[in-house]
Parts: sequence; C-alpha cells; structure tokens
Amino acid sequence: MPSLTGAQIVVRALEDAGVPLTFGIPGTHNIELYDALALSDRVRPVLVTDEQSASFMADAVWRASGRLGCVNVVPGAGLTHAMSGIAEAFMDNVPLLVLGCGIRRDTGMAFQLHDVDQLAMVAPITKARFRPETGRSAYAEILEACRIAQQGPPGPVMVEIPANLYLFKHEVDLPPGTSEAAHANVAAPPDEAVVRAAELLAAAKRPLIYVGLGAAGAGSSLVELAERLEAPVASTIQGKGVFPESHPLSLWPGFGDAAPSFARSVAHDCDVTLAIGCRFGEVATASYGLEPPSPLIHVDISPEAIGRNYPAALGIVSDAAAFVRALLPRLPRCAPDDKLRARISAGHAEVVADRHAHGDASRVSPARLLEALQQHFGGDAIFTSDSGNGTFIAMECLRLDGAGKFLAPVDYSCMGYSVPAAIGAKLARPEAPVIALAGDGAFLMTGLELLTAAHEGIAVAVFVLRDRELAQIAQFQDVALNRKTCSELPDYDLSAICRGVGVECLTLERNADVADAIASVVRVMALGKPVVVDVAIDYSQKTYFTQGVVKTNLRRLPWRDRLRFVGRAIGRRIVG
Ligand SMILES: Cc1ncc(C[n+]2csc(CCOP(=O)(O)OP(=O)(O)O)c2C)c(N)n1
Ligand SMILES: [Mg+2]
Repeated sequence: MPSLTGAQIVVRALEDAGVPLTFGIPGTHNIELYDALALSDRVRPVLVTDEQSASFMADAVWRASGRLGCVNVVPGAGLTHAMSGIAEAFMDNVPLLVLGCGIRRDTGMAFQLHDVDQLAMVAPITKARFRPETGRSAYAEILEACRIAQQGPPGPVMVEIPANLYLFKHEVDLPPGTSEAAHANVAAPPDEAVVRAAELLAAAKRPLIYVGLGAAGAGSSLVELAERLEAPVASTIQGKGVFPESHPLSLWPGFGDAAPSFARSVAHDCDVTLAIGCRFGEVATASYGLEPPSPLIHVDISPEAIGRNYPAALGIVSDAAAFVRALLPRLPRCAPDDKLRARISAGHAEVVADRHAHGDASRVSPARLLEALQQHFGGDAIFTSDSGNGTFIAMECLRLDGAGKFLAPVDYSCMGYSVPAAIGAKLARPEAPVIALAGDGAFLMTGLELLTAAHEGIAVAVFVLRDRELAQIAQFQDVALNRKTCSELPDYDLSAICRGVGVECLTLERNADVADAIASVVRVMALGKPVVVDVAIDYSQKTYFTQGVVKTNLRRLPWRDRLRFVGRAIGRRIVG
C-alpha cells in the first residue's frame, strides 16, 4: 500500500472532486497542504488579502462556471474571517467546500494556537461538517463533502483536517486518478403531480411563470415551456437571466409592488403561477410585496421551501430540469399572443425611455453606463454586484440571456462581495469579460483584493459607484427620517488606493464620457491587468425596488404606527 502524507491525500481528493481553485492564506497548520498544492497541475491555490474575500471568490467560481470552489483556511481566525462569505453561500444556495484546518489531535495538549470549536461555529451556515480522524478517511470525506455541497439544495460543507494528519504519512489505497463526475440533482417529480400541474395550467387563461436560480438547470427547455403556455416569465434576483431576458415573454425580475406598472398589471391578469426553483425569500419578493396569482404551483428541490411563505395549491419536490422535461409533453401548444407580447415590449420601452429622460448631464446615469457596458462587452459578460443600490439598479437595467452572468449577494446581502467575486469569476471563466459594480462603501471592505488581481494578472474591470453615501440605507433614512445618521461616507482618494496596489484608476464624470472610459478599460484589460473606474454616479432616480419596498413596508404597518412614521417624516421636513 502506498504511503502518502495527509497533504498529498487532500490534494488528490480536491483533484478528484474537480475543484479547480482554492482561495485562502496559509498558516503554520496547513503549510504542508500549501506545499503539496504547489505541485498540483489540476488545483490552483490563490493567495488572498483577507479570508472574507476567499469565500466570496470560491462562491463566484461556482456561480460563474458551475465548478466547485474551495475556501482553504487556517483554524480560528482564518475561518471566522471567511464566515461572511460562507453564510452568503449558505443563504444563496451556492455549493462551497470549506477546507478548514484543525489543531493537533494527537498530542492531548490544551490551549493550542487558534483552538476554537470550529464545527460548532459553522454549524448554522453549512449543510454538513466532517473531521476525518485518519489520513485514509480524509480522502473519502472530502469527496463526500463535495457531493453533499452540490446535491439537493446546494450549500457549503466544511471539512476540518487536524494538523497532525498533514504532518505524517498514511498507508492508503486511493482509487486510480479520476475526475469526479458532475453531481446532478436527479430528484424526479411524481407522475401524478406532473399530471395535476398540467391540468391546472391547461385550465388557466394565462399562466405566470416565476423562476429562480434553482431553475437554471432546466436551460433552454424553459423557453419551450414559456412558449407552449404563451406565459410571461418573471424571475427572482438570483434567477436573473435563467430565462433569457431578450425573449419577448420575459417580464421582469419580480412582479409585485417593486416592479414597474406594466409588469404588475401583466402578472395581475394571470390566473395561475408556476414557480420553479425559488423560495419566495424576503429580498427576491421585495419584503414579501408580491402576490402570486393563484393557484400557485411551487416546484423546488427543497421540501422546506415549498409553500413556506406562500401557500401552494400544488407543491412538487423535484429537480427543475426533470420537472420541465416531464411536464412539456403534457402541455398543449399555444399560439403566440401578439397583444401580450406587444404589451410587454411597450412596458420595457417605457421603462427605458423614463430612465433616459431622467438624470443630469453633469453625472453618470446608471442606465446609460450599464447599457453601454452591455453593448460593448456583449452577451458573454459577467457582472458582479454588491449589497447596495447598485445591485438593484443592475437588476433593473441589465438584460441578460443565461444564468451565471449576474453574481450578487442576495439573501445574506453581505457588502464586500463584488470585487472578490469578480476575481473568482474571472479565474473560473478567463475568456469572459468580468465587470464588478462596487458601491463606494462596499469597496472599502474588500477593495484591497485588487492587489490579488494585479499580482495574478486577473483582468477584471471594477466600476466604483461613487455617490459618497451608503445609498441603499441613506435613501431610506432620507425618506423616513429626513436625516442620514452614519450613512454619509468620509471621502477617500480612490486613485491613491489603486496606485498603492498597482492598479490603474480611471475617472468617469459624465454620460458624454462613457464610451471613452470603456475604451480605456478595454485597453488596460487587454494587457492582462485589472482596472478601476471612479464613477460619478447619479443615484437621483430611485429604483422600482426601493420604491416598492418602502410602499410595502409602510402599508403593512398598523394604522397607528403608519401615521406615526409618516407624521414624523413630514414633521421633520417642516421643522428639520
Ligand atoms: C457587511 C454589511 N454591513 C452592512 C450592511 C447594510 N447595508 C446594506 S446596503 C448598504 C449600503 C451600501 O453602500 P455602498 O456600498 O456605498 O452602496 P450604495 O448603496 O451607495 O450603492 C448597507 C450599509 C450590509 N448589507 N452588509
Ligand atoms: Mg455608495
């Protein structure tokens, strides 16, 4: 039996699990692992500046490419730094391998460096946790962790390798080097449920389809589904692009209070909802501010999601692709409804015209910037965004055909995501243009990761949306409280920060300069370098999302409190 070090065993497991990249910072506990990774030609270890970024990068590897990313951290502090991104992946259903490292378990000594109960700390934000006791079991447990992460509702799984396993040699018989097959969700829907769904859809005059990221696996069969039913298709935020947004039946990301009026009225005229691969979470529904036309058919891989927030007339636990495949042959084929399509197209045109009419020429209109970026970089571009106003602007302005092109921290909504996510996405999909839309507050959290991009030659473009505020919060404070406590940012010299990490920083002051700025960005990226653009963004037009959330939350308050809040806002406007 061959004798291998723990580090060699773990590297083999990562290779066989098809993990292309690990992100982290080495420490005394796992230097053996890093040393072994240096020899792998299938797994590339990437050094980051902060483990928070490591987890965002690993998350983005999967979102952009469907391959499993790995956050590779030292015990204690490395793990706690990474926990923001692990929690984001947990809440956004992103599979992730958290390769932790533990104290020595062979010495019996207490008060060891970094010793905390790591598995307990990550229990609420991981699907499963492993601590192999032998070198032999480490291989199998890592492969099992990777399988669990990707099967069923995806999410992070942690494996803690005790440091002593790395140090010593183990007699192991590993299978001959194979590359792990993709872990497909194969849960098929029960026949009678598919028949019932087909009946409900056939009985309706106009179905509404609502898709989340969980429907991505159904791919182009979603188009066939929508066309057969001649049904408008709305998406969640994460599901943006899962149904091609250039399709004439593509409605809007959402359909409730936070959607423009045409999308609300089209949805309102529907008389059944077919929701696939979504959970009706708070952010996607803009504070539960939508009412799915009933009856609701809710299809999801997770039984816990079905009917949890909105009662489902028919709940079906299934993989999305398997469900759509089973449903399609049972549906009649509807003719295209030109009136419906014209209504949707006119609605979109009105939204675009309204955006173009708004804004001041001395700053940069988000819509014009995003349209120009899409025009220039085409359908392959991947956009990452952050928690903040920029996410909702991007959600409303970008038109994307395909999943994996809009990477946003949604349900945990952790600021600091966009820059590291762009780096992870670019490493996973080097041929795709990758553009980060970073809030100027969020940039302060992980912007130094540009050093990683500069050092590794990762040519991402980071547009920093400089409004000098924490706008998503400041806008609410302004409306409700007429003052912005702790949400106006101290000014900072972005170009000096960029200079410090060896990254070129361009400025973009007004709409008229958008094309020139993009040309300069392209010039820098062509050299294999990252680039930052300091954008004087015009946030004066509120997103439909923000307007919708304010309305929904206000309406939900009891009358007494509603009057108190409105009274306070008006009072402060009058007397300051
Ligand atoms: C880690 C973290 N801290 C605080 C928040 C609360 N929060 C949500 S959006 C937001 C504003 C973000 O400001 P900025 O990055 O400048 O983006 P903008 O909204 O101005 O575009 C804040 C503070 C959060 N989501 N995550
Ligand atoms: Mg801001």
